[in-house]
Amino acid sequence: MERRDIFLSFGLFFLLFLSFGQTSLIQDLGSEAVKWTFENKNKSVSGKATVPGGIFNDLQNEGILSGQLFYRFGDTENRWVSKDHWTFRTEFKVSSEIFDKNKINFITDGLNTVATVTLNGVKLCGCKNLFTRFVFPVKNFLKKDGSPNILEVAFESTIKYAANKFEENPVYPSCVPEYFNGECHVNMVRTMQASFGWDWGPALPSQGIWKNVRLEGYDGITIRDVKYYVEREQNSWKVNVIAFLELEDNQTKEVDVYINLASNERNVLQHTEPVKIIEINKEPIISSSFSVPEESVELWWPNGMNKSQPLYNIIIALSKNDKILASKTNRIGFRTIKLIQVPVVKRDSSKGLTFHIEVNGYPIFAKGSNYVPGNIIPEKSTDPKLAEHLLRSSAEAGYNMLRVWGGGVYETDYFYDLCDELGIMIWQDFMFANSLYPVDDDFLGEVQREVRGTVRRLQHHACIAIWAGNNEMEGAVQDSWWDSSEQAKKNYIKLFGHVIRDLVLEEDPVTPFVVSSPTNGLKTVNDGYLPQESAWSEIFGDTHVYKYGYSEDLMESGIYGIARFVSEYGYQSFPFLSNWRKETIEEDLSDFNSKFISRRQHQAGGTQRVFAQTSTILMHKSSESKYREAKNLDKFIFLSQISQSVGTGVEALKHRRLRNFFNASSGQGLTMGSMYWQLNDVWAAPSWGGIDHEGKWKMLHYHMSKIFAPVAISVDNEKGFNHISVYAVSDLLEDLQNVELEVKVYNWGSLEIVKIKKINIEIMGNLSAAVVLEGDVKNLLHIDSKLESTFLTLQLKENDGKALTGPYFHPLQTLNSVNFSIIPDLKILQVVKKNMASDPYYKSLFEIEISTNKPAPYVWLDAREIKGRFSENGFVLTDATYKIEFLALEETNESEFKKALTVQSYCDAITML
Ligand code: BMA
Repeated sequence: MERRDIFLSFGLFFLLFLSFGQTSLIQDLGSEAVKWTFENKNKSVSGKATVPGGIFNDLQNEGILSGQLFYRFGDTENRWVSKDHWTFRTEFKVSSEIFDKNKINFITDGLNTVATVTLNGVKLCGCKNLFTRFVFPVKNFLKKDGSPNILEVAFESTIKYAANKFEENPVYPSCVPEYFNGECHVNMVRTMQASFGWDWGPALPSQGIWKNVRLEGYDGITIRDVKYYVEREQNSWKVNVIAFLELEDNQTKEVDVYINLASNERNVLQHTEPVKIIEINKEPIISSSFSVPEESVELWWPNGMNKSQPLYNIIIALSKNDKILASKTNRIGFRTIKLIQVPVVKRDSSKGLTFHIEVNGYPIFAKGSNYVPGNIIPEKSTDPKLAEHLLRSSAEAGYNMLRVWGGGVYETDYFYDLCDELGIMIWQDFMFANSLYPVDDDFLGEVQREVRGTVRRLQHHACIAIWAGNNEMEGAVQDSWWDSSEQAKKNYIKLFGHVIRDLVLEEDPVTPFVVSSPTNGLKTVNDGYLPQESAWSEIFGDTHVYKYGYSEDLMESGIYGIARFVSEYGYQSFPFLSNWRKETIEEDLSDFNSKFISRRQHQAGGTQRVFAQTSTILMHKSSESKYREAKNLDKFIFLSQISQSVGTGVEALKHRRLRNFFNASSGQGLTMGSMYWQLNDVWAAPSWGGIDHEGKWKMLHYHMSKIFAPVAISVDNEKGFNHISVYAVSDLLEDLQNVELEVKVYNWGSLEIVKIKKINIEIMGNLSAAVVLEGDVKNLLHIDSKLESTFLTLQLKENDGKALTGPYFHPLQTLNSVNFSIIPDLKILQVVKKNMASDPYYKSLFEIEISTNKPAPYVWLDAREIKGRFSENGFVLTDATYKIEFLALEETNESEFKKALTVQSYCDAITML
């Protein structure tokens, strides 16, 4: 037998052996068979509960609250639920198999948030952290022989608990801004910070057992968590394993460790070793390491590089005298991830440090967005379908990174598993956002348990790229947003610079950590965890950039700054009118300033800003006021979604073309990250989101899928609309040879191509951005006509004519200065249902053919209530006929689809009612 075969058969035997091994036993207390009930404090409201779940879910299931929690003013009208105290109760019998185990624990992966847990009248805890797992030994007071055990989880209103904590020891800000319609003192309690209200979401703090709950029985030893650090060595990988154990007694001092590493197709290797159990901080652990030959595994790469994301199952089993005592399975990938922060000019740090992610030794431009919780109610945010849709939408749009934002929750294991599979790197914030936080021992104890538990749960995922202490607090504390005292700064440094940072470095010495997001990076660390000068640097670390002026021309790339890594930027738009129609009565939509519309806008001056940004580029002055009339609300909404896409898109493309740019005097440039705010939405409201709360892509998400494609064109118009610098950008690992740039010139009045210019690019370098055409538009393209009536499309093609990029639309003026005297006549020519291709995620496929008689800007196809997405949308149509596909998420028939489908363009939205 060859060596490989021996490995293979041993591997199979080993897996078989393990699956029959009797390790710990679990009794699920959240299964259908276990009946739970809920009641409020004065017992006036009660019913059946679902666990895992939460009070909003239960009240909806019982018909006490409507299915639409946010209907009209539901966010405030349903707030009584959050202010009451809810108790969940069950009776269960312990299986005799579990009872036979020497040790029995009661475990819950999550309680929301402040709870007293009692079992048969014995208090297990006063729990007060949404983000931690709780494990309590319970064997002594469990009832056996089929007698019922009574488990009670009594929650205290998180709002009331937070208010009491503030009374005891105030930490600021005391409240979210008034226009959030939120609740106060969320910083006093370890819960989802956005659940008390945010500038894109409602306040509706829930209560309940939001994660799994179970009994666990074992003899001798059990494995609580396992960490794997994968490190690169000369010709191999070193895998370091640390397993955190729980021992029933102190008898076991040494065990045999078996490790099995396998891909889905084949076994890679086993490692066996006797190891001693040691104690660190009174916690028993074992550690081991083994080497994996380089050629026996494949590299994991981020999405969008024409590379794959191979993953390997890894099983650890502990045994004594050939009897398996405990085992645990995880999945890992082989890659290195570093955050490179070195002087951009040798020996001169005054010009700043680089700030980029390096994967497998290659600098990676981070493209993506910020992930806010899939639902503002934590128990609803764990729905795997929700995560799958948002993550797939990100991957399909070419994103390689998402930031799990610090005001939400640490996401489910399923979420990170999917990111591993899709190649989406995760920038993981710890859940602290835009507030000061207490630093008393009790609070710090909670933070420590939370940080330790989170790192141990997530660290092994190939997708985990960066840990970050919090959202925006470095700048906020430095700029004294709420408290200018020295003590506030000291407390901040204690919590983030010491407690959290020290713990993360101890628990995960391999993954990069930044104190805050944004941060001045290493400079901040060297400054003592708060910048000595100003935060929000453009030449150190990452930054957040928001254009909050009112009259900027979002089409002009000169208005956007230059930074090393922009982890937030973006613009609001209004939600689809169809969403609002489902959430309110017509009367609320009959006045632009209605109470309903104003209450949905949580940003001060937000609506005025959306209006201004939209009007600067898209509204003809003469008709501007008409957009405030209710009858034109849908037109205004459409224009707001265009201007959001334009602003975010032009800014993102600027980031991409700056990856090789460096200004030696200011130190600016070398931009290596672009993550707009924000990927998703939690309700129908004006927001920065690109995917609405029902999963429908807004124009922004369609635009970003072209902008974040592996190869892109980026046009700089900073010297004015009649001067262009065209950049070809590539995030591919290999060079491209003989690429053709094709520039077409059109007049708005006709589909005829006025001019075509083709430029051969001999070599388009890998991982680069370079100018391929530059100059005065008229001379470059030999245009005789007036620029006001002209626009360009630009496309990169391979030498066989195959498109490398979609055509990019480049206007030579803001659209409100074009005279669209005749509106393009857009038609749906035909719709054909096709056989669904290989992707089982989508259930039906339609091919749509549309036609036009004139170039049509920002063509928008809409399938209304049919869930799914188009192959492209929000584009400029320059062909007389054109085909697009629609991928439906549910089985849909042709006539249904035809009935729903509509098409319009920007020009339809400037024809006033
Ligand atoms: C940043 C984010 C969020 C906020 C967004 C838009 O502050 O971190 O807090 O929602 O900007 O204002």
